[in-house]
Amino acid sequence: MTTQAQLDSYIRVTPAFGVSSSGLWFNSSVLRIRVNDAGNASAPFRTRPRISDLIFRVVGGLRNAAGTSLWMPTNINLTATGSWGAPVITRITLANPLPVAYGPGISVILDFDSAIHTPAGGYNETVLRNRLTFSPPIGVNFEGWVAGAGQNRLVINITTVFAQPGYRSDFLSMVITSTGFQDLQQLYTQGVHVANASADPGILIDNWPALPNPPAPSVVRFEAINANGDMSLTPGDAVEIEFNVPTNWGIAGRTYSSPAQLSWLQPQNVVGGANVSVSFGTSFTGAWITGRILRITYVDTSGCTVRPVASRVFITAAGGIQDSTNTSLTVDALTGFLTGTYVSPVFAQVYAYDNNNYTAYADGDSFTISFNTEMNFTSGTVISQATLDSWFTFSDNLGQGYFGVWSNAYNLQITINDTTGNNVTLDTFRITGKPSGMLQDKNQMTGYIAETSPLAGNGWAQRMYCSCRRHHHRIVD
Ligand SMILES: [Ca+2]
Ligand SMILES: [Ca+2]
Repeated sequence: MTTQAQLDSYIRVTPAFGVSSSGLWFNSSVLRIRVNDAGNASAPFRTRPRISDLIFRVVGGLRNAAGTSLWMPTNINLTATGSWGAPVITRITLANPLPVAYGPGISVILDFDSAIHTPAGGYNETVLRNRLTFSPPIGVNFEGWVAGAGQNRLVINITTVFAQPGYRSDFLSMVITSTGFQDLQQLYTQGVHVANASADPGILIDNWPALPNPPAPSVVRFEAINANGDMSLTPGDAVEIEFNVPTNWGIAGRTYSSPAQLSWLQPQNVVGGANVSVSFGTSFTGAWITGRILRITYVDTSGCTVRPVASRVFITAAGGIQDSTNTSLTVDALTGFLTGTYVSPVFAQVYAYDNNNYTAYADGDSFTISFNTEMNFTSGTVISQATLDSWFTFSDNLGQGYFGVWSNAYNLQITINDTTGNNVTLDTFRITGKPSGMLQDKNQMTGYIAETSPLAGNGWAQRMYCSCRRHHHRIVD
């Protein structure tokens, strides 16, 4: 029986194993079938049928050596025991036996090509973790046992699943690395064996319930960026859209070279309760500067009507923004209103004027806040103490009474008419804008002013000290 055809005339084996095999009588009563070509040895699961699946069928021509017995009945099925060597995984089944949603009770079933030995204490979680690595991981806690008529099946029951909705993985590309499994007779011990669902199509059967998609990435920041540190809207100025998680295009570092490639970003303003389309301008580009941050950079600001405070951007699904694993829902959402500024700094200076009591800060003294950009007030407009307090935080306590008057669109003069309780010193005094006060420049180049001014200059006791503040020379009459 030196050929496959000769062997086949006596015994047929299903499923076929190896590319070719032949028979040899080991002794007068034992026929040994030798696999001459096992096929692709690098992927043994393809050429190593499970022992329990093998059926040896007598098809004719066998009787005793003396030729005196009856012919052996044909169509007798003989089942196999033993192993091909160290067990290997031939099938991965993601099973949902109950069936339930993704939850405790779902399991991973590993079929080996031969019966496997059960270690003392069984396949508890510690043993499973020592012998198996799952990528992606399958659960928080699990337990296992050997099952199946051929004792070649390891059932791994997941007792604690990952929390939803954070758990979502591409199980169709699961990779399982196993080591240390023994055949039932403990003749062989497995080295490292990798079962790779991507590399070995068909090895994985997925009956797990569909998992809900994680939510789409959300926008946590939509901010204007003044790239040039100047006081105008110029090429290079930008807006940034930051998401809460790295995105698919973000980790790919995608760039967009023209407005056409960014047509899925639709800026709009709310006018009279309705959304009105606005524009990033004539020309602009885009780039993911980190996994989470998309920057739109202005190239030609002509026609740019996107403004701090006023504008939002509708990010349409055409942009295809998902989380970094492409498993989340696609972003299809409106950002918040634009923060940040195209211009800075807004505060030019704070300048103290000594109008009364020339040796001290006193009732009637004043200071002027000068702005680098035109404000939306006309000369003579009076601002109440309450409004000033809503716009600014004063580093020092000015006293009990003060008010403001706009000298022009760039200068606001504040006069203190009751300094009772003040603790003002020129060396420490400065102001900080309160965004909640919603003070904004006339052309909406900046958002609500939130910056801090330089320290105040000049002085409230000019007759006492010269203006050389560092030296404080006393004037000698
Ligand atoms: Ca600018
Ligand atoms: Ca004074």
